[in-house]
Amino acid sequence: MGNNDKSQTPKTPTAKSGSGDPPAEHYMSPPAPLLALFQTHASFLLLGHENPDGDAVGSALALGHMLRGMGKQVSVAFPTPPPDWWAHMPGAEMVTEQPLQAPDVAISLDCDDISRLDHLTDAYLQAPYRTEIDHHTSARCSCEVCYIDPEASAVGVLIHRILTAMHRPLTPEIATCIYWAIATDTGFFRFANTNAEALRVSAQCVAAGAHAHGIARATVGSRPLAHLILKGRALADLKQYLDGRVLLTVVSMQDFAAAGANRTHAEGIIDDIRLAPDVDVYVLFKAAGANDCWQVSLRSGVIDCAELARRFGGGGHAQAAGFSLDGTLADGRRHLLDALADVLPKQTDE
Ligand SMILES: [Mn+2]
Repeated sequence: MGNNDKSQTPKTPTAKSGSGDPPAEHYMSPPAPLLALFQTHASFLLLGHENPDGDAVGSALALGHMLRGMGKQVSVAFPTPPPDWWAHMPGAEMVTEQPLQAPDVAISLDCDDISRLDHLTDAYLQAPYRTEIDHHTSARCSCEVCYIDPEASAVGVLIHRILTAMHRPLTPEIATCIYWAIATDTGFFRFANTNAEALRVSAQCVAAGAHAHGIARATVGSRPLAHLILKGRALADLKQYLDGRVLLTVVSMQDFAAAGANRTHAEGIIDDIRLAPDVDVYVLFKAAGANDCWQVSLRSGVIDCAELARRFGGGGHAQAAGFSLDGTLADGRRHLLDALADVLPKQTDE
């Protein structure tokens, strides 16, 4: 849960339980000091993690639209470029490589550690007011006002709660960005974090103008050829370890070069690997721009991936996490497999 003192925030019932009513949902309300920041200040720099995903981009743009609607100055920046499809999101022009200088408030979104802001970390730290809005179980709050709820399926859900608490309208632009954030972070409503709030907020977004089919087509319904070739190479190289309990593959610099692919083209490969049944842990080693520098993704319904990733200096969610490793592939793989052998529950022989 990190050092999130906002866990004391009272939970808000969103539906009454009773005969015929759905069970009550309870969630952590946005802290009042956060809402006061939005009301009081004039300029905002919104930041997301490196290799931003749909939740990082969608939640930043949704919040950007809300703040612009309140007459505020907004710029949005990421340490590395978002996937190709982000340009279809309303408000894409808010994303800049030259972020606003001297903003009143800097906001880190969907980022469990501000070091993941990479070269933008200084811009974040220099702002007089800072806040972090996140839903990672490994989130570490580094400022006075944080809004971190690991029970939220996506940061997009937290932006919707903020919008509601601020009595701001769910415009078609905001609805589109929030739907995009939730849909991508839940794997289009397939992953374990798909809950009633995610579905209810998504339905409200569709009613407010989000084009569900168009968003699915733009993100998962069409992939660049380079992604398909890269995925083909990764799937062809799948290997089983620890009596088949671990399924692992590698995307090397040679794979990127042969596929004509960049790093964003590796997005989603892990989701195809996890389709294999009867596996406890799915692992992807991805070359991170240089030899002997790896980005490792973990997926599991059996072990706590965030906990394991923390051992290697990373973080994430219980079912999905990642970390970076320096060194040879053989060493990194051996260290990880040793750690997995340690944390995987012992199997009882039938
Ligand atoms: Mn997220």
